[in-house]
Amino acid sequence: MSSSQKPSVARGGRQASAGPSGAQLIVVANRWPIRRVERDGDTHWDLSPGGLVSALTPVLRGRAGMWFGWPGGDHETAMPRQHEGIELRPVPLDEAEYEQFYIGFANATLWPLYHDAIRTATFEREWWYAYVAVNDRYARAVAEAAAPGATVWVHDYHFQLVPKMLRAMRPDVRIGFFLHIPFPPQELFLQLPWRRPILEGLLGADLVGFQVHGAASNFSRLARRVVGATGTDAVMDYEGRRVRVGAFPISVDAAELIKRASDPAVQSRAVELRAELGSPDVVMLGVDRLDYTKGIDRRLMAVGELYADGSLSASRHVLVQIGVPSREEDPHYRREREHLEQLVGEINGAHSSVGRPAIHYLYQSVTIDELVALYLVADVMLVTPLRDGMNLVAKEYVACRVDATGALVLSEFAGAAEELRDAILVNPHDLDGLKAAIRHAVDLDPTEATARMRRMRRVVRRHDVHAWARTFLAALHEGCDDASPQLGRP
Ligand code: GDG
Repeated sequence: MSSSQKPSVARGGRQASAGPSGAQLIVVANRWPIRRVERDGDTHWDLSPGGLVSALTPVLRGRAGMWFGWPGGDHETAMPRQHEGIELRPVPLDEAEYEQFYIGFANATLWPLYHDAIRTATFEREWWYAYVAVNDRYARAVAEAAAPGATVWVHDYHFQLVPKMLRAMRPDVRIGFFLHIPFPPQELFLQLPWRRPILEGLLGADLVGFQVHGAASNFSRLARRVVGATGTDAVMDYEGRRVRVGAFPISVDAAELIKRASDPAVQSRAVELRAELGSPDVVMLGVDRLDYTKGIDRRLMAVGELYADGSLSASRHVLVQIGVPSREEDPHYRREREHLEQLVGEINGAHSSVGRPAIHYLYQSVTIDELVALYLVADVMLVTPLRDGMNLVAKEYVACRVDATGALVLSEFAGAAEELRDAILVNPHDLDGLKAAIRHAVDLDPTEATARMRRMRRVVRRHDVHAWARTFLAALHEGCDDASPQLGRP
């Protein structure tokens, strides 16, 4: 969309409300809770992966809940209008918006900048105009559908302008915003040519939530410095309104994962997988969206050097690395994939023997049951992002280790490191430190491993994704007269 085009509520954004008086609880997220999958020549709608959907489904169900997002692909084809009692509302993107709003501003401007500028962020005015237009479309669609005094929960970096836009249209609604990725320190954020409207956009919310305290205080400091908000890091005053700011670390659906990990079919799949891998002494596992922030190359380099110096041997050890295809249209991601595949090739070429590769690399996604079976078979889990808002894979691994065995190597730069203090914590930029951490995990004394895993399991079980949603929504309604949403467990 060009800058001169006036944003409007697009085709397909039918604003039928959940009832005569509209929806009481609305979620705005880039994706829908279900996703289109082509299988056996037919179109199916499967549950989107990740804990967000399972956390929010019980909250939205039965409360005239509505979910606004982009269903992906061509919006002319028939789409479901409901999922488990939740009204689904498609917000379409045309091809230019997909390029400029999604691939461009969201993923080539904000994503690298917010992740410590691991890659150089690109600042393009056309992309910004598309970002404004798409945020405006979402705000209008929500404004038309929300019941009087409704609660609106806006998710992630794609929609930082929605809180302010929506408040201008519907001052009666309660607005929460949660950022799933890191919020950068001042030196980086200040590079953003649109720093002011983004901070103002976020300050339109009643509650702005982050994964960790560091991100929350980065935001509050910037809000004071750039737009003149006043108050503490936790409670700010801006334009005569009170805005709460805080850390709400997201988690996983621990009970659901434990159920899957205890399923005899999944457990026997884990046994089968170990046999298929040649029954090695130690299975190491990495599971990541194939993203340059996830530190996969450093991990492979460390493992390669350990094979080279004889600390690991393909006859006894193996690494399984799943790289889930992601943002393949972006040249950064294509280059990252080529780089990783070259590294895997070099390491396997030098250190495998026939039938015993040093690394099994899969550029594909696997089913949830296969993923849980992989977590069960992994003696050592390697989670080494250079920067990560939280990292759910680390928490999923811990939840699935029902027998309290296994070792987790975890980057200090993942939000999860603040809670999983019993992981083997590592600076992924330090190759020798990474090698030492992997060796430590491989050789960890089983009694110590179990003590560490038990403590981590307590953290993940107690603070699951349902507790996260409950805590956020309770904080959003703190100090206001209306009742907070009923947050029953599923
Ligand atoms: C963003 C932030 C934050 C992965 N491979 C498969 C599969 N997955 C699932 C995992 C996990 C999810 O995808 C990945 O979540 P992460 O947290 O690791 O990473 P991001 O995608 O970068 O998510 C992150 C998160 O938002 C939530 O706030 O933690 O920091 O970057 O749930 O299990 N699922 C299936 N097959 C796969 O092959 N079924």
